[in-house]
Amino acid sequence: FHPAVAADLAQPARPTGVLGLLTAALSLRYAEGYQPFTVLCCDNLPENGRLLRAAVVDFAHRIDPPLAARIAAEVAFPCTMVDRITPAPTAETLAEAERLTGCTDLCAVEAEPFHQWVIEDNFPTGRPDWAAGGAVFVHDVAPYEQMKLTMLNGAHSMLAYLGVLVGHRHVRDVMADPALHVLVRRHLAAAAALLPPLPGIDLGAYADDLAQRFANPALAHETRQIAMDGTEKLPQRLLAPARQAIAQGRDPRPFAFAVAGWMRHALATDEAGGALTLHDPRAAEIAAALARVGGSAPSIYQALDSLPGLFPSALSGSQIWSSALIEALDRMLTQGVAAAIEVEAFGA
Ligand code: CS2
Repeated sequence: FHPAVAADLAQPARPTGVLGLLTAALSLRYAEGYQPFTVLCCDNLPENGRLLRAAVVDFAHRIDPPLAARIAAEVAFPCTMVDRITPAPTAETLAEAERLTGCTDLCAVEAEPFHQWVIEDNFPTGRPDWAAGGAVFVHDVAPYEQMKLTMLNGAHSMLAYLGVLVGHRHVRDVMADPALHVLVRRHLAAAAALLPPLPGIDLGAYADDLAQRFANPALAHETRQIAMDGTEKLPQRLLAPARQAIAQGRDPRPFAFAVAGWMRHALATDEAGGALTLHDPRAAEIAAALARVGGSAPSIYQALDSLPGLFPSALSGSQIWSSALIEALDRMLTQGVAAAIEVEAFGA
């Protein structure tokens, strides 16, 4: 178990983790004779509400099976797609907030003007009128989720790994780099090509908006922040669309280039030879896997492709995928990441 889950299973009456807190709160509602609340999950994950429901029901079953049964039968966990770029606050963020407001606000967050909420309309015990604030209520969030996770977040992850490796501290710097700008647009188009038509959504305009949002000069969004937790982000952002592209007979190269960037980043050194810290729950496992192999692209690919539970077999078994990824990774290793980016964007 995750340490927070183990701790809450050991002391369910004094929870500190999300699953323990939600279970204890629902238990209290029932004990006090109130209806349960609706649990609204806003994580950047496919079917986030269903994922959280399964986790809460499983957790509850381990401590109170009858409670678990009631939660499973009665509590709603709607899915959402929530979108707003909010860089992690820095000392400068807090200082600027104090300058602008005259108050010390330790929770100040920098954000872009854009915000979007798409919420599954599943609130059996009622809800506030969030539509008044611009939220959109739909029957099925999945297509909106796929759009955001593969276009925005997929392009984000691609530009983050490549940006960190060539020394671009912020997303806006990546977008000012002509070759990387081309690759971001290519990625957005490749992800958009896999999406079903979405009512009221112009995917070309959405891609244009994303490029502008990424280039926002007022937003100090660090590439190293987005590069964090790659093993938890890759599946929905890059591996799922890559599988879909191959299944549809489309070129998976944009996704392969992005994952080659993640693999190069996993070596924990940048182009200048400077050390990078790998912020990932599986960082130790990644380092151990790489320590066991040589420095060639095929061996690095093999080591990371073999990490349990990360790469779907449909990709690992795809010649198109592995050859595109190994070719990109080899160029990054032998000619340098900057050169590989130039070739990928403008040709040899
Ligand atoms: C980013 C997201 O840090 C990251 O992984 O891709 O936080 C992104 O900024 C948000 O999903 C935008 O809505």
